[in-house]
Amino acid sequence: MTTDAAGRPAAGGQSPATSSAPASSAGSAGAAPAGRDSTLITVAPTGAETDKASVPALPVTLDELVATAKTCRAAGAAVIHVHIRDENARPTLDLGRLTDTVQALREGTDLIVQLSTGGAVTDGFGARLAVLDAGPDACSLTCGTVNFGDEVFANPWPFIRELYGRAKEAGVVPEFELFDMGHIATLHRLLDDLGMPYGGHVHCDLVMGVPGGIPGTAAQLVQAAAALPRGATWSATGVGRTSVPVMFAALSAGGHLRVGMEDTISFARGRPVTGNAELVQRAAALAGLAQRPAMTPDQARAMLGVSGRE
Ligand code: KMH
Ligand code: ZN
Repeated sequence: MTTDAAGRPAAGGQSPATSSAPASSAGSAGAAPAGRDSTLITVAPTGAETDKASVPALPVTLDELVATAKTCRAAGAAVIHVHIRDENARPTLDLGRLTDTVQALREGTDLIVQLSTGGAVTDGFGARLAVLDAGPDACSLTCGTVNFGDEVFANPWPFIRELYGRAKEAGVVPEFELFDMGHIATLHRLLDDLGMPYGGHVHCDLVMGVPGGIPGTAAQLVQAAAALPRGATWSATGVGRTSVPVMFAALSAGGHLRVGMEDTISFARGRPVTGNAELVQRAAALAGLAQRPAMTPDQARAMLGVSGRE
């Protein structure tokens, strides 16, 4: 594994400058990291854990999801991280529904469509791999198993490797979901083993504050960000009450933001979220105050190595 001047390991043991990265992607030797002047905001509007019956504002139908996507785009989101529900509002990985969802989001918005391959903790590996067949721009790819409240979110090494290889073949850009410090070691192992992802750029999301994962504190965020592969860009997600402190910490440390009702259903203590757009609006306002305003989907495509729309 090669290292940079600060001793941080380079992605996949190779300099991003010598990877197949498009000229617009981050990490060229000597260049400022992409996105330093602007902020990528990802919205995760639904997730697989929250019950529609207890949180009526949660978007679960295709119409609700597309409407949410539009308002979140207007508020500053560039990427949508998608979980879908069935006719009973229960989480599903039904391929037909996923394919229709990708198409509808593309027709209704210019957001980068990132499908979850994490699904729900009850989903099997085969169905999670098949998510790629729905033809998204991007997918989530969790780099290890983690306790997830009272459950276990299982991501064994052979599954990670298989999903990564298939995403590369399918031309889908992965976002590496890192719930714990050990997941960062696995990301290095993956890049060393199989090389750079499709798009030639490594983008990670630090998912913080899950009971069982890395705590959502500024100190942990700085430590995790420092351990990422050289040239990688990263977002941070603070689950539950860590949402706001993680946003401040991420903006201070040069990171990007993921917000949404997948991760938090309280806007403030005792005040439920009324919709995803207000979470995106708040993230965009903070990014503006940090002098790094929200980037557009096209700017995000250039940073992440996601192909443009025909
Ligand atoms: N629902 C969690 C078990 C992902 O989308 O890739 C997994 C999750 C991660 O949400
Ligand atoms: Zn998710």
